[in-house]
Amino acid sequence: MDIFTLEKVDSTNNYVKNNLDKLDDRTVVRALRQTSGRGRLSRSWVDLGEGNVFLSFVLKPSASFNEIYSNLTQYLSVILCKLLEKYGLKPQIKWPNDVLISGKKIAGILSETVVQGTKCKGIVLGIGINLNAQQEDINMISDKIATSLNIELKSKINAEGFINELVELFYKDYDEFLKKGFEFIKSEYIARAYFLGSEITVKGFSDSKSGLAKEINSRGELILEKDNKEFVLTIGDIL
Ligand code: BT5
Repeated sequence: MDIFTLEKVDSTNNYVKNNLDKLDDRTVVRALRQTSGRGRLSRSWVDLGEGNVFLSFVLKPSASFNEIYSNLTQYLSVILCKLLEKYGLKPQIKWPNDVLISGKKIAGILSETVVQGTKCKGIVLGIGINLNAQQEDINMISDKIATSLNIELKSKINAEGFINELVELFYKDYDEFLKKGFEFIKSEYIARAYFLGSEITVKGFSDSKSGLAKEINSRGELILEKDNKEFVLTIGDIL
């Protein structure tokens, strides 16, 4: 298991993208501090201090694209849930890949694909997890209710031990996932997808759609039902 630790970096995803040629497939790059962590759609990921997780998996599965690469974020969300369950918690997944505890966000995942011409040079799968944070710092995240593992468990968390277990669990089934795709994790994903069966609103790039969250299909997409019509959503944020 190759985990490469940086003291401080702007973003582990940026670092991996800038050094992709030098990094082997399945390397993990971790930073102790991250000054400009990125979320999706130009949003940011806040560094809540030492002892939290900022890391990126370097993945080079093949030079040709496979639609299941877009499900890697969902695969990682399931892996993280399984690890948090070992701590006696009941994590939930908010489509597509946020991990929540009691409705509060504890982790975020950002996947980026590096292309060269028509080739897939690699996938940078980044994850931020709050393991050791102070409530007053969390309160500075004004647009989301967030939490941290130490707050949920009322004890300090060993970040190295947590990261080692996460990486080990991730690679244990990774090859199987690459062969089978979302179907391989579908039931485990659905078991934690708290929003299914509820009326929800999903914000897309330009508009929002409300309806019944009916199911997650075999490609990991969200099926929303409204006025007896079904809408297949591939991207968005559940509000
Ligand atoms: C994400 O984006 O949740 C993906 C975050 C990925 C961060 C990792 S850290 C390692 C790697 N390197 C990077 O540069 N990024 C990755 P999104 O779904 O767009 O959510 C972003 C939103 O989450 C923000 O707008 C805030 O509302 C909220 N947020 C920011 N920091 C947070 C934190 N520490 N804990 C909980 N919520 C946070």
